[in-house]
Amino acid sequence: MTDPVPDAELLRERALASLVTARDRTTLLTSCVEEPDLTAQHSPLMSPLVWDLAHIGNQEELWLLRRVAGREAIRPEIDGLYDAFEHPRAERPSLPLLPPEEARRYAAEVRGRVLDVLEDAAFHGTRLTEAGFAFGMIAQHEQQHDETMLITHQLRSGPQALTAPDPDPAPPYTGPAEVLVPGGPFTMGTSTEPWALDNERPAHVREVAPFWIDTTPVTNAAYQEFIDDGGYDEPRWWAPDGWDHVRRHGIHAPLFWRREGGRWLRRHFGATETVPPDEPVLHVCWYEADAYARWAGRRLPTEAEWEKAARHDPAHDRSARYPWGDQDPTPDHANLGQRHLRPAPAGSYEAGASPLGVRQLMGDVWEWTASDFLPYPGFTAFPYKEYSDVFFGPEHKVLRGGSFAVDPVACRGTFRNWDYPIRRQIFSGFRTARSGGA
Ligand code: AVJ
Ligand code: FE
Repeated sequence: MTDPVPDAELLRERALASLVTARDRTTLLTSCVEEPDLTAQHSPLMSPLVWDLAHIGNQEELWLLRRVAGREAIRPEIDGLYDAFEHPRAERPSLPLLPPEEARRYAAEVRGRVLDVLEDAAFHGTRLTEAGFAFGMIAQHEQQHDETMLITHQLRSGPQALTAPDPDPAPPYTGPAEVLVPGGPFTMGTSTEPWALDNERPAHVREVAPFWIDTTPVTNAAYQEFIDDGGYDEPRWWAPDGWDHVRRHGIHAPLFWRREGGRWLRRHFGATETVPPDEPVLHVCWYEADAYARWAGRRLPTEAEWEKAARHDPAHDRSARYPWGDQDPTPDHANLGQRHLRPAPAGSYEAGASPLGVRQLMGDVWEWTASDFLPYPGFTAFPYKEYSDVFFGPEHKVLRGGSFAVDPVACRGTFRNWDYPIRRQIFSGFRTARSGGA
């Protein structure tokens, strides 16, 4: 059941390409608005964009220049400002942050030196440089902040600053609404994916009972039925904490939605549009996903069920890297990498379907699962406790599969994201499941 491990030269090329792709994205996200929009805080949930920019550079300096290459610090005095644990997001606008031009120059200077280091870094030896792990980790880190910055753009008021072509129109999906995933063991997590982060490791066997899972994410049209049926006013659909939360905050629709003249409109990257009925629902919290599922007579899939649906190939009884197999994602497989600024209609990406026919498991929308964020058996924190270890516990729920805003380098069948169950500024949706007969 071992996957082929790519060779060092290929990984070096991949590391370089991933760093370049990430920086192009960062540059776009931090150059499409004027300076005041870079230093402003658009939501207390988010950092000013200029904080993300310098934090990206600072993490790259810490890990690749200081730790891997053993170089002297460029600007040790700013480390504290850009340490996510020293300053919560709401505090960051009042810090003496590097102004935009200086933040850009700093990140560019770090990157220039990193490219020299990459040239002659040994891609084996210590665990940190093995298979270029530190470079892959930093490319993923930058892309994760590029998604965070895109969320900030969505929260920003004012005219549209970003545009992208819409996904290609796909023929309407006419397949089954759900598929039966047979019960039995499968391999969850990975010990061979070179750039998998600590929380995805190690590979281990999980027993999963038979279950049915939706072939596509839940759409806006389906979600509107829940709203129209009074779903937000009916406590029996809601987890008790979720009910308290929606009551206290007057929540009665996904974030960014508003009703006008009997229609649902939403604000989407500075534009107002009619909520597209066939797109996966976006900007719902875990409590909303959980309530919808109960209303529909179903439940959220557990994380293990989600991963089995996404990776298990019943014909060969093995777990693949992606639903479609081991091949890296192409634009035909999934809506990833901010190529589009919205999810594609439910049922798109036939080429990205799993062996059982489940679609859009990768890309489009992050999918809430029923599960708490917990370590796998045999977990060891690497390379630092603050990536995953400090977040394990029942207060965070796991999201899987990535969104249109995630780059392929930070998304795979084993990738785990997490957040508080009240969060919905993230690009989150869901699909539902139910337990199957024997
Ligand atoms: C994995 C998305 C929850 O943004 O808090 C970025 C990723 N970790 N910098 C986050 C992360 C450190 C993390 N999430
Ligand atoms: Fe970070």
